[in-house]
Amino acid sequence: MNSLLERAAAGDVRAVGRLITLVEAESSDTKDIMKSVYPMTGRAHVIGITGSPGAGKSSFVNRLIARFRSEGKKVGVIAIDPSSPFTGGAILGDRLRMQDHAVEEGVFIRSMGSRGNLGGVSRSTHEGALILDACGYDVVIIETVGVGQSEVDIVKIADTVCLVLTPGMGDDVQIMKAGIMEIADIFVVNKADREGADKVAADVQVMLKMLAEREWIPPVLLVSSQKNTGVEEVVEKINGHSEYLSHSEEGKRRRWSQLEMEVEAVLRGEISSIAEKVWKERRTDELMEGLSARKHDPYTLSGEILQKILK
Ligand SMILES: Nc1nc2c(ncn2[C@@H]2O[C@H](COP(=O)(O)OP(=O)(O)OP(=O)(O)O)[C@@H](O)[C@H]2O)c(=O)[nH]1
Ligand SMILES: [Mg+2]
Repeated sequence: MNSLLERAAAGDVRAVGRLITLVEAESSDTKDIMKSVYPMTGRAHVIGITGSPGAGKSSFVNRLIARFRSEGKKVGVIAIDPSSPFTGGAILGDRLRMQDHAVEEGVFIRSMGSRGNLGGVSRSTHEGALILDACGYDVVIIETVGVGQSEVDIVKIADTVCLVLTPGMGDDVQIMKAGIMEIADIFVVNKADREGADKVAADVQVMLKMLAEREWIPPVLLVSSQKNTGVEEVVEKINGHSEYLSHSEEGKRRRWSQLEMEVEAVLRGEISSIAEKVWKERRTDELMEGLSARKHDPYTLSGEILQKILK
């Protein structure tokens, strides 16, 4: 395990992949891996890319990778694919679309399943991002499909959230979706080579004016990932946002609230595995008969078990 960590930290891409596989599989080594990795984290800029299916997120990420590479930065990408309902596995689509960079030096791309969390950001997504951070990736990009909760969840782990919109996708609906406007730090109107992009951008600006005033005013930028236009401006704003977070109260608040959620999530996981273990130990056929005959009930029983644990 130690040698795996050492190799990963030294930039061995296969070792990095192996570590991510271990945490994704929720292996028993996860806790030790994360304990060793954590002190080396906190250096990467984590960018969340979210938006409706087909908005061009992967195409845009592809362009971002190229830009960051040209600045000499190492880029790690985690693309969250919706789990297939049949196998629970991830679909390969994103990996294919980003394959320009798949074997390039300084770029690491990984698809992860969303584990039933539709499009979701899971614990292992975050752990994967932390591993990349620890292994010297300067920028970590997380692509999630926007299907409600995941767009909001991305805020819990990303420093900068880019919301990708497009013309001609039922614009009002995509913009109005509750909670989405608030989480975006940067609006990317992709497919600007198509008609209607200006209108989408103008609509977003109008909506933004209706929100409570914030110190960071989210820019709305026109991009064509296909024609590779507007990407440089987005990168400038991403870097600007990173800079803003590093010295503002909002940045501090955000980092703290992310850490709070992180502790809570880890704690919740620990408690839940204790619950599982304790129940397995206490479960007897006699108890089951009693529950079946309604001599006990799960509520009182759980209460009693909890009392004993807490004593
Ligand atoms: N015209 C045009 N098409 C684009 C642009 N960007 C992406 N596309 C096309 O839009 C389609 C979807 O692109 P993806 O990059 O896979 O979009 P995505 O948001 O990652 O899709 P999912 O991950 O499946 O949600 C592809 O056919 C792209 O070629 C663009 O700037 N202009
Ligand atoms: Mg994609």
